[in-house]
Amino acid sequence: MIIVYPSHHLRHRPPSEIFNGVAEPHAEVPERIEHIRDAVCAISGVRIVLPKHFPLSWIEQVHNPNYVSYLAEAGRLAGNQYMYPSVFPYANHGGVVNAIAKRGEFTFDMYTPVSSTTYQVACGSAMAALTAASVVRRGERVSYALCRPPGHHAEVSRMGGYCYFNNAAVAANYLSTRGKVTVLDIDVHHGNGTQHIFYERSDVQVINIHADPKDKFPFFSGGANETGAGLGSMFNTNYPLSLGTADVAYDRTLVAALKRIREFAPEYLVVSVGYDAHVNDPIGGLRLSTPYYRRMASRIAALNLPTVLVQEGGYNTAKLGLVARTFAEGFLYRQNKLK
Ligand code: Q9C
Ligand code: ZN
Repeated sequence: MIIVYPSHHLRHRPPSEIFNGVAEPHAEVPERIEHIRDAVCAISGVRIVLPKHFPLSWIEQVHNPNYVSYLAEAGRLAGNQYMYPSVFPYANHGGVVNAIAKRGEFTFDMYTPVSSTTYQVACGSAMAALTAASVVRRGERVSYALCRPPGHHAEVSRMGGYCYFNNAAVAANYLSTRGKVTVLDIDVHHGNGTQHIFYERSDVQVINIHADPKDKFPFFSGGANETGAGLGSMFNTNYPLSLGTADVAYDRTLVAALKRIREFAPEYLVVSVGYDAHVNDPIGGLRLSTPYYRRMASRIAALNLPTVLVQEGGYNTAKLGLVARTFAEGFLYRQNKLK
């Protein structure tokens, strides 16, 4: 397994997220990825590499170029500060100029601030996903991009949920030039961004298993009735789960999701891997055990597809290393048996 580690992530340290009007310590901390890296690098046979550089057009194929250049420019306005929005777009206005208005133009929450390093670290995270995708395109069976910041909440023109560029979508779109791709999202939160980006496409299937958005972020999408539109009709599937769902019920859902993937018969699989459905996650609300992450990975590996693992959430910093190692080992063990 090739691990791709975007070292620039260390420069991304937002101090707080504004929750319900109050600044709280930010949950998406650098130690998350440091612990995951240490733990997965202890697995025998893995190799760690830095991201390679790819043309910006791979990001601009899934994100609006105006959004990409806002992020690049916003850094210069921010200086040493992290900027937060105050007002969100409520009408189709063809281009605001006021600084406060600008801060809200391309975002949907107050959890995802922008600083002078954001563009660079977000590019590094997307390049890690592209690097992981490129090694799989060249014939590796599995790679793992330790993306930070995460990506699956980022839509075509909007950041949110700690996400700036949608790393998994960038990787999936890159692989889609060689054949059909499935994105399977097992982060506890609905991957609204990935759904949004591929909603009208039939060459990228998107499957999401998550805590029911009636109770959890991102609230406004993730229902089972969202199945795609236009050409993409029936190529999007959501499996919302009740709060408290544990291993057995989750596993039944995963089996159903994997059946749908087999029916679609993709050439490549991209997995948005969040560890925030774990029972000890401070914000997730589901109750998966550590051993279940081995079983989950084993079932996904049994699809026997060239696979890019892309890191998303998971906020119990002390537990993340063990859960990530359990997941990666489960994947590799099953894959070796298939050889
Ligand atoms: N103060 C990802 O897992 N809700 N994003 C925070 C707690 C935001 C999660 C509320 C959750 C965003 C990639
Ligand atoms: Zn999450």
